Amino acid sequence: MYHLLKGLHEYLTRKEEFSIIIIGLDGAGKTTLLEKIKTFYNDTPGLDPSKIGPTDLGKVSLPSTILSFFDLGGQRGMRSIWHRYYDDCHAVVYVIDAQDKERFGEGWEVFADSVLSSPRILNVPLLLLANKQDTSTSMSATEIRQDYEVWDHHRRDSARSGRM
Ligand SMILES: Nc1nc2c(ncn2[C@@H]2O[C@H](COP(=O)(O)OP(=O)(O)O)[C@@H](O)[C@H]2O)c(=O)[nH]1
Ligand SMILES: [Mg+2]
Repeated sequence: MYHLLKGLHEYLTRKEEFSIIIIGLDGAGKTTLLEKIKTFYNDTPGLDPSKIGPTDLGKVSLPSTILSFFDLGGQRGMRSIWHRYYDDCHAVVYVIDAQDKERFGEGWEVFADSVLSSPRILNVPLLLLANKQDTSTSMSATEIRQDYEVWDHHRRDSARSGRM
């Protein structure tokens, strides 16, 4: 009887676990974001991102859910491992440095080639985070969206003219 009640209690109080991957170019602010999330929800002081390696992990326990965050690193070499996490993730956060306009094109290339082209990712919620909004030179989410649309338009045009 004890085991039955214990099992029932565990079943009723168990928390569902979800994995969220945080990706984007190096310097976009992924590690800072994850450390802030940890500080906010776990009530522990976040570490200085400069003292953390290219990847970072974090677990957040909410009343009925456990969220596991994986900051996978954005350096060129690290991007090749992102796809290994796609199969098991429940959501993706793609972080953009909203003030680094010079790297928008590189960011969209990586976004299109490593994220949008992966069928598995298209079935999970995807957040495009326009980070560093606290800086005076950052672009708004609307401006970033327009930049993506222009970039995507050019890409499709070049692909069409390349085929002709
Ligand atoms: N102003 C500002 N700086 C940020 C923000 N997020 C990250 N940074 C800075 O951007 C740099 C790169 O951040 P980091 O988290 O290491 O980027 P990662 O390579 O994507 O993990 C660091 O100097 C951070 O302090 C933000 O929201 N606002
Ligand atoms: Mg980092």
